[in-house]
Amino acid sequence: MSPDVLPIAAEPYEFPLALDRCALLIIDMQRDFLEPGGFGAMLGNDVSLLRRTIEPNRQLLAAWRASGLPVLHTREGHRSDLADLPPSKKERGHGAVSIGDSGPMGRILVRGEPGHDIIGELAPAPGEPVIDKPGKGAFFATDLQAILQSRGIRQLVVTGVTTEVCVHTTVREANDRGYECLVLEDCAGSYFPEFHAMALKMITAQGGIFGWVAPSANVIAALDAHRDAGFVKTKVTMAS
Ligand code: TIU
Repeated sequence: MSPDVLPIAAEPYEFPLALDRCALLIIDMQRDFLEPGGFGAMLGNDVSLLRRTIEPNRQLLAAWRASGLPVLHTREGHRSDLADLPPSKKERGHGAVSIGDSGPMGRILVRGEPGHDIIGELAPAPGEPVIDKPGKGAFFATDLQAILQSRGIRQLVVTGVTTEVCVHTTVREANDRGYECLVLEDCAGSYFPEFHAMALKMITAQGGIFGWVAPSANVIAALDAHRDAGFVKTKVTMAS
């Protein structure tokens, strides 16, 4: 294996992390999903279940950035005029409040509102693209693919929330477009632990039908060792 391809122990088999064509894609680590009063809570969920993912993501992000590798963030949300909000999504759940209504963190799942922001612990750094997406998948109605193509990125290390909704949809979309996806189990989370476990199993079943799964420690250890051996990628600045 070439020195800039790091073998990562993973399910269903080793993931060959190619440092010249990989990116970290952090999905929807927004206040609206992780804090009380947002979209997740509005759907009846206990948001505290997702908060265990914050520290592993923070540590992974630190190691990834230290290696000079590209990071992209996504946010789920809608235009303030809600012109990109399908009526079916607005009405789903028949809740007392819905997307676009006012809550304690501003209008729910609306761009520019405090709840739509990425949590402070994982705030994007200058040059890290933030992909605003109206759907669950990060490829639908966004410029994600154009950005990945222009950077020559072919592999995605995927983290974020929720495992079976936006993470899974994005991994499926990426897989169909030819990207190799490694999902980090401790950096992804769900309001439903059983869905989290099953969603990860679905990714690795059938010889990795959608991709690979590993603990973040495997990636962090590989990056740390590689940096200790003198590697830091020459930083490519990405306009946000
Ligand atoms: N409800 C739920 O589990 N998730 C979402 O609505 N969006 C994301 O997963 N980001």
